[in-house]
Amino acid sequence: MTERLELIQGDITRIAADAIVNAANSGLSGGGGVDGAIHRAAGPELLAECRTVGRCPTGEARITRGYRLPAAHVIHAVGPSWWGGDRGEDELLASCYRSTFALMEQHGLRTVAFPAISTGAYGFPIERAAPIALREIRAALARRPELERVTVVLFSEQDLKVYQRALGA
Ligand code: AR6
Repeated sequence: MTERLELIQGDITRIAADAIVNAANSGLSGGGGVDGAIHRAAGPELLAECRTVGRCPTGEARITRGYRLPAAHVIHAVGPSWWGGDRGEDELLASCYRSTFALMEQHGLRTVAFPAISTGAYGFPIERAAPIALREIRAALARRPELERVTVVLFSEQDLKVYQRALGA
């Protein structure tokens, strides 16, 4: 299973995969962080398609095409804002990963790249988010032999180290 999971440092907009995951907001209206980078790289057609999709509740995900991205699709997952940890944040974050894998199964997708959902503007501590993300990714890899590769793309070296430690733990 370990060979099918990779942790890298980089820019997710450069990844060629069946899908990259966007850390989106409920309005699917674009924004800053990785969302802004994905929309800039994909071009305006991505926002136009998002407008036809409508809203996406926290903890769920929606799929669009990737347009000018090297990735064929974008899966827009809406992570929770951090309110201190007692408002269901862990479960909502886990649900983003599960919803993404459910969409991949429905659409027959085999490779995906995730950013560290919720750990930027939404303030979820990455030390707490990393084990949740890795647990859900490992569960999906164990259940679904058709998944060829799951890449987690960390923007900073520091974030990569947090994930590497969590993977080893
Ligand atoms: N590639 C990979 N990771 C990135 C990139 C990139 N190009 N750019 C940033 N990150 P954030 P959130 C990392 O804030 O916390 C938006 O405005 C970043 O360092 O993008 O889920 C949306 O519209 C961090 O580790 O997403 C929402 O309103 C991680 O991506 C809100 O922000 C997530 O940070 C979502 O906040």
